[in-house]
Amino acid sequence: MQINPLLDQNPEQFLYLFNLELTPANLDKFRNIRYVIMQGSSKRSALLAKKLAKHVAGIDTRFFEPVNLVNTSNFAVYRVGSVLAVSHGMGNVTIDALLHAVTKLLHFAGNTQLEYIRVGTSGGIGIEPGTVVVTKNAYMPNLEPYYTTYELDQRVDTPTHADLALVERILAAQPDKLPFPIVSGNSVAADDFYLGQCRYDGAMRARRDHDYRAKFFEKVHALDIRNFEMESCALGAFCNLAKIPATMIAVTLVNRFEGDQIKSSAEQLVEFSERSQQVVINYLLSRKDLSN
Ligand code: R2B
Ligand code: URA
Repeated sequence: MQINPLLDQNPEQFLYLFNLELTPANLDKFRNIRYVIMQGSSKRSALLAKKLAKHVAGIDTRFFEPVNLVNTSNFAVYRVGSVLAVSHGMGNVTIDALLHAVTKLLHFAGNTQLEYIRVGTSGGIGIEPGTVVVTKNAYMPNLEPYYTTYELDQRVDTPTHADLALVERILAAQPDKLPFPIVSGNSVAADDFYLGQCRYDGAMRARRDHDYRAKFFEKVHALDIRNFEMESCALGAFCNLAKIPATMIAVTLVNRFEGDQIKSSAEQLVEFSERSQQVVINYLLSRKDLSN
C-alpha cells in the first residue's frame, strides 16, 4: 500500500467524511484490517456484516446487530474480524470520496496490507441475468482503460485495471457446484444509470437510436466487456495509485441486449444480490487471516 507522504507530516485529528475523531480509542477499532468490502447501500453492508459474523465468528445472528463505526448518514462502516463492510453510495465520484476516507483511516490505524473488493449489481452485456461477473479491466464509457479526472484544470488519466491475481483467487475459491453462473470479464463504469447506459426509459430521452446502441453493445461485447455499472473506474484508478489489490464482483440484473428495465421480482433481485455476496464470502472464507 502506498499513501500520500504529506499525511504523516501533519496528522489529522478529525476525519470529516466519517465525522470521526481520530482518537486512539477510535483508531483501535480499525487496527488489523485486511479486507474492505464495499457495497452501494448501507443496508447491504450491514447484511454482509451479519453473514460474516455467522460464518467467520460463529455468532448466532438472531441476537446480533452490526454496529456502524462512523457518524455520517452518507456512509456506513461495519467490522467483523479483519474485514470491513463499507457502503460507497452511487457513482465514481461518491466511491472515490469513500476510498480516500477509508484508506486514510486505515493508514492512521497502522494497516499496511489491504485488499479492496466492490460487491454489487450491474447491467449485463450478452449474459443471463443473475450471472456474477468478476472484473479484470474497468473501462470508461469511451472504452479507454483509464479513469479521466481533473486536478484543477489539468486532465489526468489513471489506469483502471483490476488485480488479476486477486480475480484468480476469487474464482478459485468458488465451489464446483456454485448454483449460479460466474465469469471473469471487463466492465464499463457509466456516468449514470439512464442516459450514460443508453436506456430509453429515463425521464429524459436518450439521443442515440436503437441501431447505434446495438452496434455499441456488439463492440463492447467483443472487448470481453460483460457489464455496465457506475464505480469500477474510480475503484481501479484509486487502488492502482495506492497499490492496493482490488476488483469488483457484480451480479447482472438484466441483459442489456434484451432491454432496459429490470423485470425480475423483488424476491429474485434479493436473491441475485445475495449471489455476489456469496462469491465474496466464499473468497473470504478461503483466506487464513479473517479473524484476529
Ligand atoms: C450498480 O447499481 C447501482 C445503480 O443501480 C450503481 O451503484 C451501480 O454501479
Ligand atoms: N446497475 C447499473 O449501473 N446498471 C444496470 O443496468 C443495473 C445495475
